[in-house]
Amino acid sequence: MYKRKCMKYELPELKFSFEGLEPNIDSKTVEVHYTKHHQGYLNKTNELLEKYPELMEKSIEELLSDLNSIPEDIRQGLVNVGGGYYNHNIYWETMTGEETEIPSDLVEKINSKWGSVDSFKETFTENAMKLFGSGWVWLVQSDTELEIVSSKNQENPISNGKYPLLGIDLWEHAYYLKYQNRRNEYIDSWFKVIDWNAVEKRIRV
Ligand code: MN3
Repeated sequence: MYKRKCMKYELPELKFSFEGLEPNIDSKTVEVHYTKHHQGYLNKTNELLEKYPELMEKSIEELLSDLNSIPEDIRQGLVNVGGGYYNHNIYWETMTGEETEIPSDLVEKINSKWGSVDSFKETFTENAMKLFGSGWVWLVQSDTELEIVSSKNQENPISNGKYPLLGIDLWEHAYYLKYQNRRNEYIDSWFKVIDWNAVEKRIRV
């Protein structure tokens, strides 16, 4: 019998090799980002929750969706390291080395909100360019509507009732080795490795 109290969160497997996103995202960045940063957030999340093992019976998504239910002494810690763990899960899940097209249902939703896919990309890029400090920009679902929102540090919009479909990591560790200060090039390149089928699968009906 599987004992849930022994459960720890795990690192999701990458769908691609470290080289798999080349030349858009370089292999060294993927390797360090996944094996050091993401792994680090995971380890710290598991450590943080050792004190409250009953919380481990819930998914990280459930915990971050309901921060008021988290004991106060670990609440901000969970936002920081649990958010870091969850954000990177989504980041890798919605990337691929294969070129994908936006499924037509999603194109329709994007068009009805932003007028066109190009105008969506433009708005998303503007938000990503103007984000100050470390954080993320997200495509989220709030009720049935799509929205673009930013989050600082490792916060996730799910804590504000908005479900993340896609997010770009704008911490410098996500792009500095290859792009240095050229954040715009990183954003353009990231758009080329989005797994739109994975994004669509995240939509909640
Ligand atoms: Mn990161």
